[in-house]
Amino acid sequence: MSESAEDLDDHGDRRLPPGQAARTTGHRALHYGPVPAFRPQKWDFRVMGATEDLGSYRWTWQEFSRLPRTDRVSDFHCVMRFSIPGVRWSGVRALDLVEAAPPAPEVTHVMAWGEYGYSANLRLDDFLREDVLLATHRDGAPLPAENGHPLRLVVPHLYGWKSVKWLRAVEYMTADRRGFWEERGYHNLAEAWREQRFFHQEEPGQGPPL
Ligand SMILES: Nc1nc2c(c(=O)[nH]1)N[C@H]1C(S)=C(S)[C@@H](COP(=O)(O)O)O[C@H]1N2
Ligand SMILES: [Mo]
Repeated sequence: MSESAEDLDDHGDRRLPPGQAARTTGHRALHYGPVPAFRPQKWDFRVMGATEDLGSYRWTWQEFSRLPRTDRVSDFHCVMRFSIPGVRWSGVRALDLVEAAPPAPEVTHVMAWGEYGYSANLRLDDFLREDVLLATHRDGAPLPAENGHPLRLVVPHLYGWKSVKWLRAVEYMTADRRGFWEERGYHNLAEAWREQRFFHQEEPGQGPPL
């Protein structure tokens, strides 16, 4: 969200999506499974699936570090009903990633893959919002291990489970497929401002069947 008078409520506080409360005391880590170790020599980042030239892309940590960088401040919304206002992230915009690794014209969705097979699916339009980052830094410092070091996705307008930590790959898809939590009862789209929390709230056409 950009900051404007309309984002503030009657008390001058920043407005949050429905059903969310601000948590200002730190950024507690929340995830399923263990925190992976970062081995810079072994680490790589891949773009695969339906690329324009049918090939796949791979960056070492050193190569990834040379991609164009951007800073963005955004609010972070977890489906567990807490929000963290005004987080400064820096990293590579999804827009710049797809410029470096163009998708085929038929691509409609992406799957973001983390370590250990954690995944989250996104509509291409959601992925390509201007404030979506593949972030290496939070509030001016490299990401702490438990918050996704060395790389995580940040998709501010969707609930936090779509912001895949320990990101290792993006897969271009020509049809939608449910990711880790989307297969386990959470909403396929996850728009925080529309309170799309759970599968049972999905309307026809909002996601593939469970
Ligand atoms: N790889 C991975 N990424 C993940 C998760 C996870 O379990 N594994 N949890 C998600 C959820 S539910 C939230 S709310 C955010 C929490 O990010 P934080 O730990 O930096 O606050 O990470 C998301 N990214
Ligand atoms: Mo979450």
